Amino acid sequence: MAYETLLVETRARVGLVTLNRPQALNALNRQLLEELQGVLAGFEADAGIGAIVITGSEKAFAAGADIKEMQPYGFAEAVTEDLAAGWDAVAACRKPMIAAVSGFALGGGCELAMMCDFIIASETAKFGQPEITLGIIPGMGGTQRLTRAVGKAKAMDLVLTGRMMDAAEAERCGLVARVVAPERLLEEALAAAEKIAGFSLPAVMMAKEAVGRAQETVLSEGMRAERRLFHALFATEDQKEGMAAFIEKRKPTFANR
Ligand code: CO8
Repeated sequence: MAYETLLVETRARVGLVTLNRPQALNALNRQLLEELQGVLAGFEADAGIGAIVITGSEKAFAAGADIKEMQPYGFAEAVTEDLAAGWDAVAACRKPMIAAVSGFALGGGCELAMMCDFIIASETAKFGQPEITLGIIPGMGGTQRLTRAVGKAKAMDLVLTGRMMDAAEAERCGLVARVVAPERLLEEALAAAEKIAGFSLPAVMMAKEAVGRAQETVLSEGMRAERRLFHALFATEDQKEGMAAFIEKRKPTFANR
């Protein structure tokens, strides 16, 4: 299928999505959201895909939601259309998603990166929530996910001043999992995704779900959820195979990959 705002390919068991609106630094418009929702739904339904990488260009992962599209909106349309809510479907993807970020990840671009399970950044990456400079605030999770990722002080600094932070600062404060040289960005993200996609898919999906719970709930509830998921995995043949392979000193062959 051909998309106008995305480049989509599969590499072995990895789905790779490249945001592709170079004329607007990959600004996230309605069409891009609809196309991304469709691609992710397809990857979710495809048993041949075990992990997803979302990336942009060298200059911009995404410079935010499309300001030209949003500018005419009034309060009534924002409420009735539930502006920004469509992105919840992207965040709800159950397969692991890695954001490979080079250049600007601003506003909705930073928020899209944070919807992914972790971020691998190029040394050139710049993160920020500059919405305040436009007379608005983040609307795709920036005040919530950023605060959980980096804590109140740094989140307040970024959201209230609108300043950008570089990759080193983003890694220091826990927003980014790894920082790599620009030319190694995609290679590193694809290698991580391939590694994940080689494991038992039910275990991977439950690991994602369990870590996700830590963002949403209190410790005792999170522990209970983890325990149930942990127990459930003993019902899978992949648990038998994974442990047998360790004992027999060989590589496991997971059935549910
Ligand atoms: N929306 C629309 N177009 C954009 C955007 C954007 N967010 N960012 C860049 N562009 C366009 C520019 O208008 C320009 O187009 P043109 O050539 O037609 O004028 C082209 O991309 C290149 O941009 P610049 O010339 O500005 O490039 P520079 O290298 O000089 O600057 C910057 C790069 C610093 C990234 C600059 O483009 C910039 O500040 N962009 C806007 C960043 C921003 O404020 N982002 C937040 C947007 S609001 C948001 O994300 C809210 C999310 C929640 C709501 C979701 C609802 C759907």
